[in-house]
Amino acid sequence: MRGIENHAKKLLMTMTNFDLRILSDDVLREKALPVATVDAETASFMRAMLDAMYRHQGIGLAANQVGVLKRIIVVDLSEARDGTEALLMANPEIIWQDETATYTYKEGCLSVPEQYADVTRPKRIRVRYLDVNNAMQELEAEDLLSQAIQHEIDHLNGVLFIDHLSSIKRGIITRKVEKWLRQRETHVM
Ligand code: QAP
Ligand code: CO
Repeated sequence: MRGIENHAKKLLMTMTNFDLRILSDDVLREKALPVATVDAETASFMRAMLDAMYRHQGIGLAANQVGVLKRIIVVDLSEARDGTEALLMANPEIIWQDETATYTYKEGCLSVPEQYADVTRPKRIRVRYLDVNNAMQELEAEDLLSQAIQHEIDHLNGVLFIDHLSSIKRGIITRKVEKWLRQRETHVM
């Protein structure tokens, strides 16, 4: 019995509740810490993040958004959305970015519900990361994939897409999300 209790305790300690953190949550403003190695536990956390992203119908998710300060992001722009084409990245690092061309896309964020705004970023990047098998990878991305990876890496540094907007637009979105949160509270009651 003790063995089972201890095992349950350990599971609880390592378990993350995958509730999404929303705009006013301080964890979204913290800097996530590098992963030492992608061990079995980290790999299963990465897959659980991907599941959470699919459940919420996102195209990208960063660990901060589920309250975990580890440098992990997941992205999937495919139609399949079954994990076969997903990117699971630990310690993603932009090692090159195009200084000559930009790309603009109407971004959203699971932590900024129902709000969207144009954000301009470098069109092309080269990113280095550890994959789910702890292998070092490099990937060149452009347009929407580049945009999504940059958005997710921003999260790991405590930066949100609204930080790229004017303070007027940021204020409008912030107030709308505060209203969304208040309405969600009254729905739960
Ligand atoms: C980040 O965002 C991104 O408000 C990923 O009600 C988005 O997956 C990077 C979502 C666009 C680049 C371009 C947002 C779902 C999903 C919402 C997302 C919502 C439901 C956002
Ligand atoms: Co986001």
